[in-house]
Amino acid sequence: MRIDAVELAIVRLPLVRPFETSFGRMSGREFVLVAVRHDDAVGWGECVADVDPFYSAETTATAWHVMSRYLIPAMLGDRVADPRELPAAWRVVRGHRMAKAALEMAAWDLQARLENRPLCELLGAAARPIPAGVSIGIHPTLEALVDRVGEELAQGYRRIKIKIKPGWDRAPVEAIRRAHGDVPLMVDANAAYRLDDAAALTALDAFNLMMIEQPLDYDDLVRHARLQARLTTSLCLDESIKGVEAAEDALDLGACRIINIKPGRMGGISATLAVHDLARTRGVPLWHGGMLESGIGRAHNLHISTLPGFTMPGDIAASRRYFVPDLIDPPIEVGPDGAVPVPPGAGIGVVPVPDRLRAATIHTERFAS
Ligand code: OSB
Ligand code: MG
Repeated sequence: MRIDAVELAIVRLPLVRPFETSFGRMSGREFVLVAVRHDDAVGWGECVADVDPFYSAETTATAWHVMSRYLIPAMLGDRVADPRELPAAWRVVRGHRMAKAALEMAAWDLQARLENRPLCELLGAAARPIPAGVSIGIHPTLEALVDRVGEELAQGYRRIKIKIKPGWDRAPVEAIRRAHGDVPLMVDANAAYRLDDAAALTALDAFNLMMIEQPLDYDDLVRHARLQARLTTSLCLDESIKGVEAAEDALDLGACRIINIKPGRMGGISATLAVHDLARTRGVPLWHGGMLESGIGRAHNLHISTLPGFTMPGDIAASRRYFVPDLIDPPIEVGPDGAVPVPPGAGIGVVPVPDRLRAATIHTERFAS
């Protein structure tokens, strides 16, 4: 797989509605979009890093810096024969997994297009409808939240996840249970709690939640293990699962019973396959997370979600919840059965609409071999 050129763009898209988590309120996304070229074929990737270092240490600016200065020079020309070789080619660069993932995933898309196969087949899986869940932000009132949950259930989503933080945890869960009964429900704290706050989390054991996602610090497996020992509800880790070693440590320590896989957070598809295989061997349920990606990142997520270890609905929602219009056309849609079809065709099956991409792009740079 000779790589003739890599193009980076900073793309800015406003969100349909603001999304509030324990770490802040997001009203748009500003991300690095990657195009990797071989002759006329193009592979696409989307970096999940945000402008602010709140979900993780990486940002749009650090991703740009590390890609342009270190990662792209190591992948241009004939330096790698296959996307599987990229992690080793980049091993000298510590961390920066989001930057690596965007380039690596674009290279996988390119490889699949060159073989004229859907990405899911290159991964050893086959297209299947992907059960969709929805991630709902912190709302100004309980009434507004309960209404929003009702609207999403009416769209067909198969599980509801709400964002929580200290002071917004028991009451919203109780309100949803009262209004909507025993719907599949989980909460995501994005690392907002300390072990000292355990009482607020053990109080959630009364509500039959599917799981509590990432209550403690982004880097803290040991305290998650102590917390899990005090909870009947399963913990799921997101931020803490940086790769296969962290996943193995988390399972060995008992820090979680469920894993949220985000290739964009873990360094890409090779890391995802490793965590997937580990979790399957150990009988650990997986689901595919989301990072408010445009249709490019979301199409990658759908193809990856076809792997057999993804046994729970993911944060894989319709384009219209995030961006109108999306960068891709047709947009990603959820069927009345609460499942999303995998985009058919070679690679990830979608490309950005040129006019829309141009209108959303604020900076570009091209690197050629
Ligand atoms: O923690 O899963 C998270 C969005 C941005 C950053 C982190 C997270 C999220 C979401 C939304 O929960 C997932 C999505 O719908 O794309
Ligand atoms: Mg999360």
